[in-house]
Amino acid sequence: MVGILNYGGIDSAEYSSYKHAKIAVLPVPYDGTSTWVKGADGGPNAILEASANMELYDIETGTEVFTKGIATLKAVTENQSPEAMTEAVEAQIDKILKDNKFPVVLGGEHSVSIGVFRSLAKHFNDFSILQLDAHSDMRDSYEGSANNHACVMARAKEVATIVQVGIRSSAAEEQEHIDPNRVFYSHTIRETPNWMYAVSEKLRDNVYITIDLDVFDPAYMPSTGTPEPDGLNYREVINLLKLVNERHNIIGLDVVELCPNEKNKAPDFLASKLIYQLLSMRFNNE
Ligand SMILES: [Mn+2]
Repeated sequence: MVGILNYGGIDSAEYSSYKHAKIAVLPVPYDGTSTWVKGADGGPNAILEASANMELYDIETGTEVFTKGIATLKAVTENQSPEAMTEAVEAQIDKILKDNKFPVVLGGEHSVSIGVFRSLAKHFNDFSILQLDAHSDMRDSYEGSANNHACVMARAKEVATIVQVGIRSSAAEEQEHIDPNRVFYSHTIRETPNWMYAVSEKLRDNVYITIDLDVFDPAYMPSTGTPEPDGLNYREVINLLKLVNERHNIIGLDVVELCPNEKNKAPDFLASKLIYQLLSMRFNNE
């Protein structure tokens, strides 16, 4: 492995220095509040490593988005508490947004998104948060912290309109917090023609995307801490993101909860390619 691992394995300063980059990748290898399988702290490095083995030409757009500049920042390693980690992430995203760059956060567990939401709320008057996830994550607090991974979307709802897609696991106590008009359950979407347009109809112009990799079916994405059956496939997720990108202004994204498995690198590759394909769409014609 080379010294500094840049997303995409880009080694030229022209395409990876922060100054010239349109895209800033922030690794946050935090795994402090996971409840079952630990290991999401290895997620960012696994994504970066896989990305270094990916073709940097995107077939669907016919582009090489790395030429827009993708800077990979030093990881946020604050892990004293969920609150301290959240503040550290918020400060980094503040800087990225102030510098007019597009943030891409690599988790770590899902609580890493909370600091991003807070920062976005200072920079955008009006935006939506689109969550792709198996879990509703709407508990108001969990295990003594409001910044637990189980509370991510409760925090999102405080600063933005939210839309939840792929949900298939939720607790009774969460139901009073869930707006059924803003949830696209995994068991209903395939029976709903044009469900992707219905998702888009609920979103504002500016959209932040938070992707918990357990939104995918475990057949494609076994490397997560809390896998759930009946998930989405890769093409469904890409097509949804494509439609959202066509109809909205995507303002950033995070990809969280990769819990890498040394013996199976395919899920790591899925995560790194997902990010690259989304960036290719987002920066096509820009
Ligand atoms: Mn989840």
